Amino acid sequence: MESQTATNNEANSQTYPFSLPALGYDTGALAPFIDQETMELHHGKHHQAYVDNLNKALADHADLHDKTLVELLAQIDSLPDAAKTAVRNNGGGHANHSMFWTIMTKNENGKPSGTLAEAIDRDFGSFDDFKTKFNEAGVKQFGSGWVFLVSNGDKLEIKSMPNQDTPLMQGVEPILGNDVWEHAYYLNYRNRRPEYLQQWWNVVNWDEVQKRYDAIGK
Ligand code: MN3
Repeated sequence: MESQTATNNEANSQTYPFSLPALGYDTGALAPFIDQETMELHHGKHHQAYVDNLNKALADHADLHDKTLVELLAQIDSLPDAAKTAVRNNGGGHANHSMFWTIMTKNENGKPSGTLAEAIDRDFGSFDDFKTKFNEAGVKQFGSGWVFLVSNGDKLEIKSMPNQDTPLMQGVEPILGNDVWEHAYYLNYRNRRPEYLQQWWNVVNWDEVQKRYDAIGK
């Protein structure tokens, strides 16, 4: 499982009590693609609530206090019933958002390069084809959820998941992921999720995503 904590998602190796990681940039840094108020609420309120509710869910389960976030999620099915759903939703939320903040920076018209670009071309045809398929998966995700890029064996795959579910529940660290919950875009894009999905590519930190791809061991 060493590779699962090799990325800079510091939340993955945290144990109880969990804490909100710093953003690493100003809440206005991704504007106009993601506006400042959305970032303030998303990081300071929504993510904080996942952290608080995860801690609440685990408070009475001292036997789980030495488990890292990655371990809790990988073992989600064997957790006690009293904690399972809350850890799935809030632990998943903590892991997904902690990843999300680190893979963004203002990077208008940015593109992957190096080995990740080669793998994207190999498995999706081109970067444009990859973006189209990823955006389609995001539009199709009914209600709240995430779209992830994962490496499955030697092949890249797009995976959409509901709520705060995460590939970490299958022991797989995502290479990147986009949040398609309304709270991620509604203030700026209203109901226009497809437009948010398209604009989001202007804030992907491809250097960081490449590092994650390398760290995951590909
Ligand atoms: Mn969110």
